Order: sequence, then C-alpha cells, then structure tokens
Amino acid sequence: MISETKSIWMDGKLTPWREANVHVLTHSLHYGLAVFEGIRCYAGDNGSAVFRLAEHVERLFASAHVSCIDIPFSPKEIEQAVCETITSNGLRSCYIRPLVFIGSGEMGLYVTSNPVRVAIAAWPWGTYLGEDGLTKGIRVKISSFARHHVNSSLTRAKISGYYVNSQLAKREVKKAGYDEALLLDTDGYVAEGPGENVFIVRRGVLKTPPLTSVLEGITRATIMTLASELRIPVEEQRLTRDDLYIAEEAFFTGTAAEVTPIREIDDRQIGSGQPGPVTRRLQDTFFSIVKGQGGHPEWLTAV
Ligand code: PPE
Repeated sequence: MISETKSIWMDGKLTPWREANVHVLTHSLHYGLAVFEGIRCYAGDNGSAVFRLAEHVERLFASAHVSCIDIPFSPKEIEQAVCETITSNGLRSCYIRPLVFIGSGEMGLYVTSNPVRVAIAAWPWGTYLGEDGLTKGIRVKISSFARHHVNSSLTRAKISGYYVNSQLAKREVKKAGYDEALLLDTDGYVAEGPGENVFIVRRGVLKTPPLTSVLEGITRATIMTLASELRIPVEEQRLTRDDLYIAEEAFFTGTAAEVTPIREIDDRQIGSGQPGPVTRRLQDTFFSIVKGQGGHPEWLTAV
C-alpha cells in the first residue's frame, strides 16, 4: 500500500486525497485511453528538486497529442501543478504521477464530448525493484509476451492501456520466481522491460535498443548523456537475446527503477553476477546528480 498524502491536484485544484474519486463510467477506465507520467523528486543537500520536470511534461503533452487528446492546461500550468502537489503535501522526496484521462458522459469507443481530466498525485515511493536489487542486481526472465508491434501502438506515447501488455509479462515471470520481465519486439529483438529501458555493456561499449519499439525513456537519455561525458562509448543497436546472455554487464533504467543492475537473464549469469564497474559508475553519477551533488543543474527544478 502506498502511504496516503494530504491532497491530489485534480482538474485545477488541490482535492483531499479521499475525495479524489471518479465515476465508474469514466471512459478511460473502460477502454484504457489515458496518458500518464512518472516523475521523481529527490531530497538533496540544497533542498528538494524534481528531476527533468520539463522533459516529463513535454512527453505527457506528446503522448496526449499523438492520442488526439487536448489537455485543458498549458505545459507550464502542469509543471506548476506538479510542484504545488509536492509542496502542499510537505513531501521531500517522492514519486509524482500525472494522469490525463477521459471522463464520463458518452459511452462507446468514439466519444467527442467527454471532459479531458487531469490528476496529479505524489507519494513517497522507495526503490521499485527492491533495495537489494539496486545494490546486488536482479534476476530477469524474457517473457513469452512480445511488446506491442509498432503498428499497433504509438511508441512515443505513454498510454495507460499499453500497460496490460507490461502486466501480462510481469505477472508471468513473477509467478515463475523472477524479479522482473524483459520483452522482445515482434521481430524477436530485445525491446524493454515492462516499465524500464534496458542497457548492456559488451567489450566496454554501452548498448541499448533503438527507439523503434521502446519508450523514449528520460532516464535512458540521461544515462546516454552521462556515458558520453564519462567517455564510455554508447551505441543504439538491435540486440538479440543472446547478446544479453554474453554481455559483461546489464541494467534497467526508468524513473521508478532508477538504475537497477541485472545479474541474471534466463538463468544465465551476466558477467561476474555482480553489478559491473560501468553500471556502478553510471549509477553513482546518476544518484549524485539527482541529489544535486553532481553537474547538470538544468535537470533539476527546485521545489
Ligand atoms: N519503458 C517503459 C515501458 C516504461 O513504462 C518506462 C517508465 C520506461 C521505459 C522508462 O522511462 P523513464 O521513466 O522516462 O526513464 N515507467 C514508469 C512507470 C512504472 C510503473 O510501474 O508505474 C516509471 O518508471 O515511472
């Protein structure tokens, strides 16, 4: 259970947590068309700051745009609302979940007059794949479910309905005793985790699948920038499942997952079976930046 906070920003105003409810005929609840974001705010030495807020809000609007949803607020208003939600709840570090959904009114797939609604919640959320996962690495299994084909989804969008696919993959591997799933694309190449992008290190080169069938992760972009700055060569390329098996290192990235080392895939040990030096270096750099102890102040919005 997540811990309850005081209020949730809903359609322009802060609403008490328990009153932030919707009608059961809410369109998005039935058909899955809603767009959302996951953002983190970190407590640092100089107070709290939201990591890459503008980029997350930009992606929220891009998701809405490609889905033909008009958000009745401006990006600046949403950025301010995110900050207001954090401060009004007295949170220092938290996860923030903006959700744009289609309200009730008409039913059926094609609706034109239902209101577009926006909610922003924030709550304290610790490590996504366990504290141990972050330090020791996790055990991953490739799911039998393929990630959506590019022509049956909009890959730049973070649409709620897509997460049925993610949940099927995740439930399958959790039931089999693994920590997290990995999905291949419909051509059989490595795509991503249910809620994470994936990276490997092979012969010192950092590799990640191209954006053809994965979400354009903001942590992914962050890690690629940091790797370049650390003079670690980076390549976007299609990877086969056995590219993963013979990798020296592997890790997941995501707002929730942060930088989580992978120590095993499909029962094959990855490298030494411990988080490798490149993963550790990138992980350390990432955590010092989000806590305001590294560079890139432009990625932090103080609250
Ligand atoms: N791929 C998918 C499918 C995905 O959902 C996420 C984020 C990423 C990659 C990484 O993107 P980014 O956060 O911009 O680096 N997944 C969000 C939801 C997780 C959840 O369980 O809910 C997240 O990490 O917030």
